[in-house]
Amino acid sequence: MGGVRKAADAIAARGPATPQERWEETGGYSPSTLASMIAGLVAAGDLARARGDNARAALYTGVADAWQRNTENRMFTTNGPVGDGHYYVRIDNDGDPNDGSQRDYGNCAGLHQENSVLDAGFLDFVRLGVKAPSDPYIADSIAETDASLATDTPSGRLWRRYTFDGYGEKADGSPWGFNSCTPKTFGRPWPILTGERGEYVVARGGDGLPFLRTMANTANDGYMIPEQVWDCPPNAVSERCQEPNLFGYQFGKATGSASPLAWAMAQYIRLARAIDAGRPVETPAVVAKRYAQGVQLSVPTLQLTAPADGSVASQRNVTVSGTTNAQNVYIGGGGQVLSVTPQKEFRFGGGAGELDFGLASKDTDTRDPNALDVIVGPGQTQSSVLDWRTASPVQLPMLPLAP
Ligand SMILES: [Ca+2]
Ligand SMILES: [Ca+2]
Repeated sequence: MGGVRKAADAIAARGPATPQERWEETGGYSPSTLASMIAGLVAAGDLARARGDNARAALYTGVADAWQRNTENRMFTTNGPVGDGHYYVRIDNDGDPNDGSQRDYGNCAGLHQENSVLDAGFLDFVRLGVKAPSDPYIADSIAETDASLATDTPSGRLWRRYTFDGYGEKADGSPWGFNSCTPKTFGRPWPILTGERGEYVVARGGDGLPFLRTMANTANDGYMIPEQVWDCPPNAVSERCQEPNLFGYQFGKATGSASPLAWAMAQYIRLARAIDAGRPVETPAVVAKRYAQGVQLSVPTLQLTAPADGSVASQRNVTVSGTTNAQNVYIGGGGQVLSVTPQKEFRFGGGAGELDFGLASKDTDTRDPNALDVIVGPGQTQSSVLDWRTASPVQLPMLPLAP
């Protein structure tokens, strides 16, 4: 549990952006990485609760919930250039996918607007139980993902990693190389992504078998499934295809990439198991139970005013301040989790009661515990005691508060 705690503490402190997403190329707000982070925190919270550490459980699940509620704000663009403009992007720099931000995607891909670069990694929200299989934002991202990344081959339908991917062979089949962009290199489709799509289809109650067959079709004579598949039809001549290619690559079969890719072999087994089970076997039950009904959990309000979001403390003592309507606030730091009961805001004169030493509050009016009441003597009313027209300035009767 010590290792889980350290990992969960690190995720809670460092997220929701990541310094490096799953293609090990770049950082920011990444749907697939965030899916793992949310699922990991919920699972860690469940383990903490089972061990009686309710403060840590509340911290982990609270952070996970907040991230889960905001995936659309941070990574679902509504002004993209593909299709209807509404879809999850590959990655965003600052959690605003509509602000026109750009980045250089490396591997000869060049500089592009972030909302023009798609990646099917958002399917991990469903696979890991973070979103319901019927989630409308995920469904709304499928058409644009296919338009940007899918390609049909003799093996079946395959997907590239992301728009403008440059990690793969040159047009004539000669290999990718570091900083070798003249001529350009092109990322080719990955069979593993056919498996991930198959799991999504199974999660929605569909038939995963065609996806499994496509993966098998990409294998070589030794049944090894490659990292990437050659996507150029015979005699094709285009920016990315110069057929016949120099290396004898066949349309729909392995490129010079790793074959087998262990990850792709594992994905093949995962999809086969999902088809057998009628649901993805990789979905953590505790995460799906929390989120996959598609119902938003109701949560207290919380506004932090200090320390600044994303800031790093330079002193041993840190003051955390803000406002909330929650009963408790959990604050994690330095390997500790504190449970704090927020101070209440009091209002003046919420109601008037009579002095009663028999009550802990000494006030017979208990309707509003957050009100500072004017406690009046027997037979008096608040309105008469506070009537400034009777005597100005108002003089409150001085009642002793101890018998
Ligand atoms: Ca942005
Ligand atoms: Ca759409």
